[in-house]
Formats: sequence, C-alpha cells, structure tokens
Amino acid sequence: MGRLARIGVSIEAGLLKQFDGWVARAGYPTRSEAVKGLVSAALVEKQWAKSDNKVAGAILFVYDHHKRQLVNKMLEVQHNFERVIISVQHIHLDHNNCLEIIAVRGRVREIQALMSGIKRIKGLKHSNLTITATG
Ligand code: NI
Repeated sequence: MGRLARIGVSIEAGLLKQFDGWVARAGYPTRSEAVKGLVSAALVEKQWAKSDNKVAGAILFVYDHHKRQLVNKMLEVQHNFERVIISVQHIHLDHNNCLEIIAVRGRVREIQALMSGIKRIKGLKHSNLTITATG
C-alpha cells in the first residue's frame, strides 16, 4: 500500500446518512474503507472501458412508464444495440414504477455505448451497470 493521503468531502446531510447506512450494511468498518472500495471499483471499471475484452453483465434501471417519450426512447436505444442484448426482463414494481434488467454480452466499448445511450434518456430514476469478465 502507498502513502495514505487525506481528502475532505462535502456532502448533503441526508445523503451522508443514507451512505452511513449503506456502509454499515455492506460491512465496511469505516467510511474511509467504503470510499476506497468505491473508488477502486470505479477505476477497475475504467480499465475495462479501455480494453477490447468481451464481457457479460447486466444493466438495470427504474422509470415511470407513464412517461411515454421515455419508454419510446428506451425501446429505440435498445433496438440500436440488439447485437449485445441477450435478454430484457421487465418488472412492474408498482402503479408507476417499472424495473428493467438488460442482460448483455459483448465488447466493453459496445456495452458502455449502450449504457451511455440509456443514461442520456431524461427521467430515469436510477440506472446501474455491472460487468464481469468472461475470460
Ligand atoms: Ni411495467
């Protein structure tokens, strides 16, 4: 391990409270360990983005299906990336919210491009990409 450096972070009190809850549930002993874990995960993801490796993974997001423009854009983006999409699972969470899970397989850059397309859609409540190497 290299020399430790200290940083200061400003964060909204409500968000910090949620973060502390997450830190405890994830089993990190301290906030610092949790932040280190998040930073290294982000950097590993960046490394993957540079490579031409084939990976598999899942994209998930939540949205309000009453927003028709959002739904149409989502379908358009997904059809532009049909080569890397293995399956799409749609779950009606409640009256307003839908959860969609897209299983993907392909080159990192293709999957990142799909994720960028999804993130550009206005009105998504949450989106997340998890990728894993296939060897
Ligand atoms: Ni639905």
